[in-house]
Amino acid sequence: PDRILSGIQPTGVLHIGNYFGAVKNWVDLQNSNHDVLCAIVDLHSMTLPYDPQKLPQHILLMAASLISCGIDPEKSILFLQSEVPQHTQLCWILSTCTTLRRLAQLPQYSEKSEYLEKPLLGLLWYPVLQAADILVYKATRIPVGKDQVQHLQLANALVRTFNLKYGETFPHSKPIFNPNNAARIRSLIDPTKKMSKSFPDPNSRIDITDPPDLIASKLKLANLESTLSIVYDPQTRPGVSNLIEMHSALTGRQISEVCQEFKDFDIERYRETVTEVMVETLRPIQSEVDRLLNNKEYIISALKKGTQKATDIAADTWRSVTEKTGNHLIK
Ligand code: AQP
Repeated sequence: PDRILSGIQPTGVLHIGNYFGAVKNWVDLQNSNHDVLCAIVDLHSMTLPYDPQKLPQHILLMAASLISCGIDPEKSILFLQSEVPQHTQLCWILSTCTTLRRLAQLPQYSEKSEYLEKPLLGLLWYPVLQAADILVYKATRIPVGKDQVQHLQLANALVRTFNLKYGETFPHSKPIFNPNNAARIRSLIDPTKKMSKSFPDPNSRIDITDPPDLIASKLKLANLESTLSIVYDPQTRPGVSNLIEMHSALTGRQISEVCQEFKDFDIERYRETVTEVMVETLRPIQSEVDRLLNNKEYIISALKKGTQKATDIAADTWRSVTEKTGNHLIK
């Protein structure tokens, strides 16, 4: 059976883009009895400037949010990447199976390093760590956004090279594209960019923990390019189209259906409608987050148990890797 690995960086609070674009799908996979590993990838979150003081709180909140959104630590393996050392060990071995040139060609590096004075080596290298995240569990299906497809191709190239060099060891993995309508929810302030946890302006996103009045004020500020009618056209009206996409994701209805039903609404009334649906959809998740944050011991114990289960699998893979690569003498 397929093993599915998904990861999320603890770079901030889960926003509705993460929820509809990724987490909801992981929950559906888990609930249809797939073997799901869900990693909080804290090592990846260190590739851009971050605050070490805030990281533990972000990890805790991310774990609480994932559980509140439906990741069940009894069904899925919910774990913390940095506590499973085989990820970085395998990352090193995989680094000897690709070239600097191949990594520098990946578009995410140039996009993410564009505004940085001194981009870190980790930023260039992290797709290899992502490959290790997958291969250390021999995962075969990976939920990905379109921006991650090249990284999955790199992982498969690494599988080919490793297997050729050392003998058949790792399986190839295939992407799972998000079936939800909200493949990409965009920033409320600049709807030509994606909604992002680490974007400095908090008004650009709706966090799943935002209380109703904050959701309302953020949606009030949302850039709808002075559109008067409810027209879906992401090219010329990215703001109102983003609002329609969020509405479609929230209700699970097709964009065309939503447009048809609300075509006679003026934009302010429509904005209020989406606000109400957003508030109601997030309400149960938020009360669960609050409940869990009052029980930190439970979250930490769930993460520890998951991390132990992950380590058991990763240790097995690592043993077989070292036998192939010749590092096993004193095992
Ligand atoms: N705006 C989005 N719309 C739909 N899906 C999204 N994802 C992220 N933003 C959107 C999906 O969320 C998953 C987890 O992402 P990640 O934490 O690994 O990093 P990311 O993709 O870089 O997400 P962010 O929120 O933009 O974080 P930062 O600001 O730290 O870079 C992924 O599956 C992603 O596709």
